Parts: sequence; C-alpha cells; structure tokens
Amino acid sequence: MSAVEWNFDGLVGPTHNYSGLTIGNIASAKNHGAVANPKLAALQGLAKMKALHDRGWKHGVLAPQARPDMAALRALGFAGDDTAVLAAAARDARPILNSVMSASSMWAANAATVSPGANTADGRVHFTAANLNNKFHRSLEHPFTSHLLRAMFSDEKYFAHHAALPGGAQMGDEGAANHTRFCQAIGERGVEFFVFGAYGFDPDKAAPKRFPARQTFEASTAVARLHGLDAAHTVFAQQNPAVIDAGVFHNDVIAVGHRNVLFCHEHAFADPRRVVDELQVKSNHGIEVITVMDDELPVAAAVCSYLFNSQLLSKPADPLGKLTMVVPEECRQSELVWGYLQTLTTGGGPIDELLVFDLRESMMNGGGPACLRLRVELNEAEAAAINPGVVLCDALYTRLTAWVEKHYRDRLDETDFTDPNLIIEVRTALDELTRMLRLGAVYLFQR
Ligand code: SUG
Repeated sequence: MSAVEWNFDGLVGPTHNYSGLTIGNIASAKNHGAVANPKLAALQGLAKMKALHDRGWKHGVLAPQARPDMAALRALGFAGDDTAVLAAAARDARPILNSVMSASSMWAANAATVSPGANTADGRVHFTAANLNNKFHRSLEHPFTSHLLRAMFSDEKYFAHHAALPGGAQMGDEGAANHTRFCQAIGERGVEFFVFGAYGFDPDKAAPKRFPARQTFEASTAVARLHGLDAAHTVFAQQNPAVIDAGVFHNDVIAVGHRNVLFCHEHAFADPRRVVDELQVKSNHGIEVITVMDDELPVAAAVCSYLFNSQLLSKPADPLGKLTMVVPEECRQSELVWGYLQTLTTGGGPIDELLVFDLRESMMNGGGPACLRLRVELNEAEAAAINPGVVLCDALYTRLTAWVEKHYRDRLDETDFTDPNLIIEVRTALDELTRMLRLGAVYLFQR
C-alpha cells in the first residue's frame, strides 16, 4: 500500500502576539512588545499550505487553541466574570495574562511526537501530545491538543493516542521539533531519531548554562517506549549544549531530516560522529548526511535565517526521488545563506529545488516553516480514516481565507488583552471554525 507524508499545519489563532514569553528563543525576546498582525500571520500560514497543496503535497489543518485560556486564569485564583478576571490579571500578573493569550499552538511541530505504523509494535500510527512544560504558556496546550488529535484521527484501528508525559522539567517533552524519522521510502520501516537537550536526572552530565534544555533524555525514551519502537531502529542523541546557549531552543533550528536525508550543522549534536555512525548502522547505511560547516555558515547565521527550520519534501511522483526545500524569506535576505543554498541545490545532491515563503509574523516569534507543521506519514487506509473536514482542498482554503478576513484583527498588542470584545470575537470565530472543519464541540467554551 503506498504511503505519503502529510503535513498538518497549525492555523494561526486570532490572538497571535509578541509577548517575549520564551527565554532561549532569540526572536521571541527581541520582538517583545511589537505590534502583531494576527490576520496577516494566519494568511501567511494559509498561503504556504495552499502553495504546497497546489504542488501535490498532502496537507491538513490543525485548529488553534481558544485563547485567552480563562480556565487557567481561574485556576490561578482570578475570580469574577470574564472582564473582571482579565482586568485583575492585567493589574496583578501581566506575564500570566500574556501567557494565556498566546497563539503558540500555531507551531504544530511542538504539538506531539508521531510515529508511523511502519515503525510501531502494533502497526498503528502513535501520537504523544507534548507536555511543553518548560514554558507556562506552552504547558497549557496539551489537553486541547490531545482532544483535537483524537477528533482528527479517531479510528482506533489505525491510530493510538497517548496523553502528554507526566512530570515537571525533568520530563520536558517538546514533540516533533526534536524528533525525525528516516527511511528509504515513505511508508517503509525506518529509524526514529530523538534529540534531547539534557539528562533530567543527572545534573553532572553536560547541559546548557545560559538557556534551558527543553527536552530531556528521559522524556524522549518514554515516548519511544509508549510508541512501541524497536531499540534496533531508534537513536537518541544529545544536542550540543553550546548551541542551545546560542539560541537553538529546539533541534529543528539546527537540523532537519526527511526520508533518507539528514541536513544539519556541524555543531548540532554533542557527539556528532557517534550520532552519524549509529544512524548509519541502524539504517543499514541508508542515510545521506549533508553537514554545513561552521566556516560556511556560523551558528548565529543559522539561527537568524532559520535555514535548518526548512521543510524537506519528497517531490510527488518524481522518479529521481529529489527533494524540495521550503525556506523562509529570511534565508533569501542573507547573502551568505542564499549563496550556500544555490550551491546546495545545483550540486547534484538530493535537494534540487527551493521554495521561499514570507512567514515573517511567525518568524518574529521564532517559528519558521518547519515549526508550523506536524508530519504524519499515512498509508492509503490510514489516510482514508482521518476526519475529512481537516484535509486541505481548494474549497477549504477559500473558506478559511474568508473566515480569517472576517474575524481576525490586523493589529494586536498587550493593551488589547483586556478588551472584553476580543474574547467574544475569538469564540465566535472558533465556533464557526469547528463547523467548517467538522470537529464537533472541541472547545471548552462550546461545552
Ligand atoms: O516555543 N515561540 C515558540 C516558537 C516555537 C517554534 N517551534 C519549533 N522550533 N518547532 C516557542 O519558543 C513565543 C511566544 C511569545 O513570545 O509571545 C513562542 O512561544
């Protein structure tokens, strides 16, 4: 049965804003307080989905979370009606209010870790929602994420869902941003590659000093256990602590893999030689590794341009098996990066095409093309079992674009967070969205 990699992109939510919530994410810190344009952000994301859909890649849509998260504010002791709760939080706990407003679920790579049926013990596609417990605003995402994934992939014959891992920072899990699957052909059994920032239970082992390691070894191994992965085809690797301290808060800011290709920076991993050796042994020497050296492109330039936060996509029905690379506009604006990309794509290697997208609204919060998508490899039977309402087609794109135009604001900053109309606007929009995507009453405010 043939299989393809689907990309489920996070639809940017109506409260997209710049609150500087993420220590260790340089773009988020730098743009704290800037005025965001939620409408433009959502349209930029939709334009990427549509362009890839038009080229034949399979696409689905992940609905945004409902924000502000009023339940979180109430759980933290703010009481009264919604207006009173928001006003009290603005007065007494501004960082908390800003956190419950975040549209961070747009970065779907952090929604969950996904293993295809070809790799799992029971042959089903396994999903583990990421606990994202390193940051308060992101830790609020997983209950809804779990609910949403079940509404999209509900058939238990094909899909298995695991709740987010329990525990605190020692069990930090950031989902697919730190996970890659390699294989010779989509749908075939392959190697799963988990990258973690530090050991949760061993303070003596190497760890970043300036910024937090958001993923632990213990969390990565727990996800592999839950998914029933075979140790002979699973590789765990520590990120280089120095690059976390340089702003590489997820592995997908310094490395990307797809099918049989790994594209990474020479400083991505703590022990790069061991990592590549183990990947080659476990994949039967099937992985083509493209390493960018620091003298070609320093880590700081990779972090600014988000070169490695690109998407690698197998060209549909290409007999040569070449890959397209989806990069953000920031790569074209850097002479160094753009020059490197010309050499990469014309040198006869596996990547021979570039697609460039303007994702500036998301990029200003540290989210590039790869952050915006969750990959799910599906064979024909599995694909037929997903909720058809979330599958991107021309008609859905047109409806979603009109929906964004109708409901989203074109400027938002923290002075708007106490506006009682904002919550009404968001709920009206999301209520309509659930009907469009045929999700049922997934939001708490609908129940
Ligand atoms: O978790 N930014 C996100 C960006 C996530 C990018 N995802 C991947 N690399 N896969 C984060 O750091 C910033 C929100 C703010 O500051 O308002 C934020 O949450």
